[in-house]
Amino acid sequence: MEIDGPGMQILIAEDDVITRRTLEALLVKWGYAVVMVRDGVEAWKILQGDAAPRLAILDWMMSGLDGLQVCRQVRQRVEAPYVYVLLLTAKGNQEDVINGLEAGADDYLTKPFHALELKARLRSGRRILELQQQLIAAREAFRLQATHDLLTSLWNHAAILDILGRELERARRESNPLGVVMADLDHFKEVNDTYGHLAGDAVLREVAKRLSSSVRSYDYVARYGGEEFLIVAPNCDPTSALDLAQRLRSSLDQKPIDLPEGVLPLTCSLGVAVGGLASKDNSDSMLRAADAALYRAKASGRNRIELAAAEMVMGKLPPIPSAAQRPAAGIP
Ligand code: GH3
Ligand code: MG
Repeated sequence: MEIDGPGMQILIAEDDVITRRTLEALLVKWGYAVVMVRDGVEAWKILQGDAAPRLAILDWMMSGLDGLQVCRQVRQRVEAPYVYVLLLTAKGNQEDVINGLEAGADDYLTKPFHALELKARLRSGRRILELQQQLIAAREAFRLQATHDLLTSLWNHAAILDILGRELERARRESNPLGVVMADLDHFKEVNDTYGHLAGDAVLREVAKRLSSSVRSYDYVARYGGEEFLIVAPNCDPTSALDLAQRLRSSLDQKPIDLPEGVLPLTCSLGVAVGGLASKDNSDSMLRAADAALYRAKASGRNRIELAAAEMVMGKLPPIPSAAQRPAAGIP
């Protein structure tokens, strides 16, 4: 919804035809898009719709629901976007004004109103909405910063631990398996040593993209540490977890990374753990199991996947054929 500039939508709810036409003519002249209704019931219906106007001029006295009642209903909503309400009233005594503002109106204008006063009050309403929009955007940016890694835009360490705890609880409640995959880039230090830290950063960003595009839409990919990534995969049995790890491994192994400095083959080693069904599983034990499996994958040659022993259901993962056939991973 556009708040700023021409084309901003304003709802007018007014049962008097002359006032309605006057308002419409003025608002259109000032560049607003007008949504016009004749009573409070219609106004309430419009305000509940998708992409409803964020600024409403409500006549106080209307049949069905009056402006005050619409205002109260609007304010009772918790999740809906804020609607700025300008109450239009023939009543002008102090008590009425207090009632109107207490019902949740942001401002009021007494009929007959002066056109330029209406224009100025609409502008101040718009300003409030703009400020509110900026606040929401700032809060969203802050939330994103607190939960995401700056370099790769993946979930960060703290956020993925929260996610893992939550998903593990859900997995237990719903008796579903939960997979975690820990992936660590092979010989990544050599990338920095050979091409420099900035190239290393570019590689990490590319790795993040490839890993993210290898998972299902409801899996979570995080940067767990420097060049270590953690994937949390809900509803993922050992076979699916190994498939997932295989896709992650292939996403790096199958295509070297293109850098301005040259083409760089890159691989990773992965440890997989599946838990959630046994009540003894907790985040710590799953992470330790995945980490131990990852350690084994590193020790047995890198660019390979190991399934954590404790959670093994299908027996040890057979060696991945391509890994055995390939030269040791790393910088050529
Ligand atoms: P291994 O196969 O045993 O995992 O070897 P490795 O070289 O990948 O592991 P090691 O722990 O020796 O080195 C990790 C390197 O990752 C060292 C560190 O400088 C680099 N690294 C960690 N975070 C960042 C980062 O944000 N940017 C860059 N460019 N490098 C990073
Ligand atoms: Mg490494």
